[in-house]
Amino acid sequence: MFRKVLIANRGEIALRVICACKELGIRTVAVYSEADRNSLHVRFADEAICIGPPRSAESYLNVPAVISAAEIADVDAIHPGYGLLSENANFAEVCRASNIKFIGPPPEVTRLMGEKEKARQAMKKAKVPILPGSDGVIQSVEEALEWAKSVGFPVILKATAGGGGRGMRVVRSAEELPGLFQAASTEAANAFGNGSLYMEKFIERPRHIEFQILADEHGNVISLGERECSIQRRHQKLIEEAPSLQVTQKMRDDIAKTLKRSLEHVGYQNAGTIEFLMDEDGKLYFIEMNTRIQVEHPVTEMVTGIDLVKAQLRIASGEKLSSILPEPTTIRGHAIECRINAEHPEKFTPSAGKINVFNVPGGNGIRVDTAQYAEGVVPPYYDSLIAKLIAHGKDREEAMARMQRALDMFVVEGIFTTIPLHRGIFRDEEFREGKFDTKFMERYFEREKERREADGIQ
Ligand code: MV4
Repeated sequence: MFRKVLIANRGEIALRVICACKELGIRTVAVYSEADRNSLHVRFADEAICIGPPRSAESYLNVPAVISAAEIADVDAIHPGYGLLSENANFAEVCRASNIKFIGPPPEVTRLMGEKEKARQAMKKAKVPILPGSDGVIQSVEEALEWAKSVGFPVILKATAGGGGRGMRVVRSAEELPGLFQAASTEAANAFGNGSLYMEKFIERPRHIEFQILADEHGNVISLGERECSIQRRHQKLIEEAPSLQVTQKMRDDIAKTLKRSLEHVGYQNAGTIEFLMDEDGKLYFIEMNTRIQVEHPVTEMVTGIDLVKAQLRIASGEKLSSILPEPTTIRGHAIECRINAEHPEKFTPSAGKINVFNVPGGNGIRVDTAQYAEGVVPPYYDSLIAKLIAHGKDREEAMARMQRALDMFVVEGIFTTIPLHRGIFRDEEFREGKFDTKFMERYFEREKERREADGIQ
């Protein structure tokens, strides 16, 4: 096992990785920006090194600064968390060249999955179901028209370097294709320095369902089941749960088998997430793979009993899955996560500042992952996630009841948070029935408006 690990991240995930290291007896090194001097990841790491000014580009994303800190502290490995440098293949290559183990897949695999169209073709070759669409990137508007006619409208254009919805356009007719092709390509070129596009059949009301996998460095891959992540707004997830009510044990087993075969084939290593869209008929189609630990990993941990971050560290130090997961894994009960963001609950504008009151709920079936504390500050420079509230129960009903009482006991004063929004969602009939898709929040805000107007009349 590693002697010392540097955590190239901040906030709740940096603290989460420190917890895993402490449990494994690994020394920890935090890096921090000038804005994060008083952060808990700095306090609870064994050592901490300031790597630059507040802005991420000058600190957490500064590869030479992070590598210098790793060399000065003489660490064996770097855990990148999520976001920041976690899916940067160049960073993983610099780690390799510096003789520091990057806790994640090899850079070649990260690079393959980062090019969405290449990932799509690799999965197609391995017999993972994909949506009808183009083979490879589209070279011209003429070619796009040909593909669209063979696939049938509506189609969606996506940036091969994309993610998070940028460089995406839904096309409903041949007439509007040239303009939208140009717009998507320009947007992608500006955002990612690569204007290449590919095409898929467009699903109107998809569900977003993703599978967690673990892969060791001896060619073994296991699927740990799915997470339902359809409750989102503007490509920001709000609520995730495991398991999905829409996935049967047969579907789960079939996908597990397919993913094992395909990811062993591409030489995947460490933790990863494979995103699928589910269409109106309940069929699953691969859309992309994330080569990192994800924000919502705790819901999988709660229903499998597996510590995914400890598993990442043990895999990266060479252990086999068979020694990490001795028994066959089963899904136990139901878990739901609410992302608590420092944002206005309706306007979704960031709300940085000092936290005056911070009462964190606990008790049976409740877990809170956070690096915030009373009298602490939420800096304006970073992602607005300040806590993850996770409820586990014997079934979805119990998990929801625990979440509701925990949301009532979570008191944050001094800044706006999304806690009131989550309270509203957990009262909503459509959410409670579990019959939602990625358009849920649009319908929810409509219903809220109607509810408010009805109250106003009374
Ligand atoms: C789609 C789609 C419908 N059909 N692809 C959005 C982000 C990117 N990762 C994939 N996305 C979508 N791809 C096809 N062929 C709808 C979306 C989409 C979406 C997907 C998952 C979760 C939320 C979403 C919100 C809007 C659109």
